[in-house]
Amino acid sequence: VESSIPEHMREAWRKYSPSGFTTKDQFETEIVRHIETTLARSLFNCDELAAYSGTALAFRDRLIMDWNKTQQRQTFADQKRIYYLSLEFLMGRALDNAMLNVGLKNVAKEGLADLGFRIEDVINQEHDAALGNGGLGRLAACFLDSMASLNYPAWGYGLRYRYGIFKQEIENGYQVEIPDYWLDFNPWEFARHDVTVDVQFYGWVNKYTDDEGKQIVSWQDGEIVTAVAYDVPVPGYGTPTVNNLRLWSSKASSGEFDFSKFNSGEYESAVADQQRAETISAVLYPNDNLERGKELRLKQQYFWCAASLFDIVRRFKKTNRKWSEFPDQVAIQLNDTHPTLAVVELQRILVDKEGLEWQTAWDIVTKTFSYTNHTVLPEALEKWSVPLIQNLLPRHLQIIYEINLSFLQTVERRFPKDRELLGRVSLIEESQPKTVRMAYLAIVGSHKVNGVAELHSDLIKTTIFKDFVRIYGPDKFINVTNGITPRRWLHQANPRLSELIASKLGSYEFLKDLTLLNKLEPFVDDKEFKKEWAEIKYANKVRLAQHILKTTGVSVNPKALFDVQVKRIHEYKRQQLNVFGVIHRYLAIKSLSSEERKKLAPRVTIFGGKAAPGYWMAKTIIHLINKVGEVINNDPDVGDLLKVIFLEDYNVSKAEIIIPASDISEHISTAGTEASGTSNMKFVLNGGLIIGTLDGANIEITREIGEQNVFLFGNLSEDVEDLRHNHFYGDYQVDPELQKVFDLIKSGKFGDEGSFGALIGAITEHGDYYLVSDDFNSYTKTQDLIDETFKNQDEWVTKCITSVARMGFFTSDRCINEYADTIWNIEPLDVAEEKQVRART
Ligand code: NBY
Repeated sequence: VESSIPEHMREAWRKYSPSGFTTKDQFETEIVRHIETTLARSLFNCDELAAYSGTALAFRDRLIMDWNKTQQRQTFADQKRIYYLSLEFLMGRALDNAMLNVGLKNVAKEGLADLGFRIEDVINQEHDAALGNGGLGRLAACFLDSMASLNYPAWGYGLRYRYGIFKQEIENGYQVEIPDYWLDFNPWEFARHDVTVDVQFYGWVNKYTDDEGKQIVSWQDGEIVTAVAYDVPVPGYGTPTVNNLRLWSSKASSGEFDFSKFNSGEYESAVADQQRAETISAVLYPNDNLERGKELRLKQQYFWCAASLFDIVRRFKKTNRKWSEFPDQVAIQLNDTHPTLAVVELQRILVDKEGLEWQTAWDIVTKTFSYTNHTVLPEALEKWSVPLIQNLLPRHLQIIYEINLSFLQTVERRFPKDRELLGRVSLIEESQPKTVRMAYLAIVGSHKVNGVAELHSDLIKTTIFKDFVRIYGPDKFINVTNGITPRRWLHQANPRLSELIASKLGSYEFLKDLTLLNKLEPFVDDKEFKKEWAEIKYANKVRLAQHILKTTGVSVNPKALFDVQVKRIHEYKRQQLNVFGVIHRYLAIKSLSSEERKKLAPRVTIFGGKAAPGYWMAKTIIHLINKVGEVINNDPDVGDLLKVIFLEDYNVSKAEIIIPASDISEHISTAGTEASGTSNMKFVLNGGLIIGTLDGANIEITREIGEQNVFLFGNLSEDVEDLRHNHFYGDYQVDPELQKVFDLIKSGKFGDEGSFGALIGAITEHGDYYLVSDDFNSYTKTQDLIDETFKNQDEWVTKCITSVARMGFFTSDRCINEYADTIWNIEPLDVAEEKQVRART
């Protein structure tokens, strides 16, 4: 059906096409119109939430006009697009970002003031879009921001979960999970009820030869679930580009089958079908770095991959190109192994639906896909049970076996004498039941595989993917060190610091080219500048202290050293090392006379982060932190010298308050376990220093900002294996200072010695897998050095400024340009003309 307006009527259309507000008066007109009509409220019942909603709708209108133009421009340009497949997009709030990117935040601020509102209060009304667990999901969000800001034609594809990551509450020191129903009012999405895809599950495979003697494979029967597209505009900074994030929502197929059920009186069972279909996109799985093999999760993965691939192929087909040109038009990035079924799905479409030869199709597939690995932890590597796939996706299992057969034949030809190699690299693990190794399938189906920091990329080549480096050669495996968007993580989170930097550099150009920060370095000797710098940090700490008082009832001194560890709670991230260090400090304070105590540097240790609901050890760590806080915060001997805070429900919007307020943040994973880390970059960019192990991106941060500006400690990754071995076979002794900490815990000082016993036992009885005891002395000594250094504020501020000046490398813009050059082979779209049109209007 031809759905576009006839040529001769387009003039009229264009005349009435909206152009959006630019002035304060126009903004006020828009916001009042939205509040009174779209929201059906009036000035007699307009609260901050209504003001937020009206503002969001006004900016959404602006975005959608630019979004439309961007999509037209990209279609017209007819060049390659990048599709970023991620099961998680941890976007946080959108309004502030939209205002910044549209460039009308000041207009909104003044307009809202006219109407009786403070812009900060309005911004704070927004519910975070929390469709992710941690670093992986937030990385996807930073990448979308950079791809739009750099004018890459890019789409994100994900799932529209009804429930994002749970909300965390702390009750009696324990984590409690509350569902995050966030879709009540979401102005940032556009339901595209006309963009749907029917996705098939279960059923059986029919193979036959047709009249012309052609082999036909057809996947029949089973159940159909419909995917409905919801589009979220992704605006770039300082550019007219607004890209698209397409999230799929599941609903029962409106096929005839269901109608007949309704008609034949099976109303209830039809409703049940409906609910079962909607369950697919109902909830984000709350595990980070842990794989649990649940059928519903596999359904989510296929549902999302099938809908996205159908959409991508549909768009390609409109160009009437030959299939061989598919990889020149389409690049698909797999964010971890979660979307690996997309590889199989594309092969299925090309072979079963489009009738291509197996090998022709497979060449297209491998040229299209590339895969990012985010972990070496064995418990996080996805493996799906063969019987599960056989039942849910019978045709896909056949294709996986066929891919495996042809892969293993190639390996056998190249390494004829190495029988064991075949077993090691097979996509199928011969376990009970058999499983599909998704990372191996992702490698075989991709032309490039990347790690997310140098050490991590080296580690995957020498450990988990070693055999594949032998098979494919080293060039297939590359490094792209992670980055963060300076728009959100500097300018939005820390507007005063951004303004101060702009005043020295002469413009905000550094937000587009972060390497310009190096021009700050000469100012490290500028007394006035340093004073302002310190004042801003102090103001940020005062703001956090107010938040702490409001949410925990504990009053902290903003002059104390703020020591922050915020991230998902995980044994490998070693929050337990931090809290044991806190207890060690407490023992030290208690052992001193009141005179001696006066010489100590006051400190506030702040924790935040969620534990996966089924991860008992992580929950025990949270409990211990809270109990230790109760004791220390109420001990009159301690006073301001030490406070321990656990901040509830750490998320993106809270990170924007916490990160600018830190003096020291902790990135203390066992060497070799944290693939990259990205909050380490955010903290340094906001003028905080870090204590860290030689792990992930800490190593590259140190190289960039200089060893004298980082507090490094602990064993090196190359020694971890030997140390672990020694725990069992050497004469193992727990660090004596750590033993005193354990003794205090066991004395019942913090209550509940029962469950805390398991935390201690993991170290004393079960081999201390994460080397807490091995690193304890080095850790506490380094903390002492931090205290000493902090006493000299002038020297401290010099370190902070120097570090910020050298952080240019860690922008996600650099990162995206690297992906574009080395993996996607794609160019940004020229928007110069559009920019001029904008400037004229
Ligand atoms: O990805 C994180 C890494 O731990 C961190 O070092 C890195 O900086 C970041 C970005 O590259 N990984 C991560 O956040 N992973 C998950 O959240 C995750 C979620 C789900 C599953 C596995 C991992 N899963 O199997 O369901």
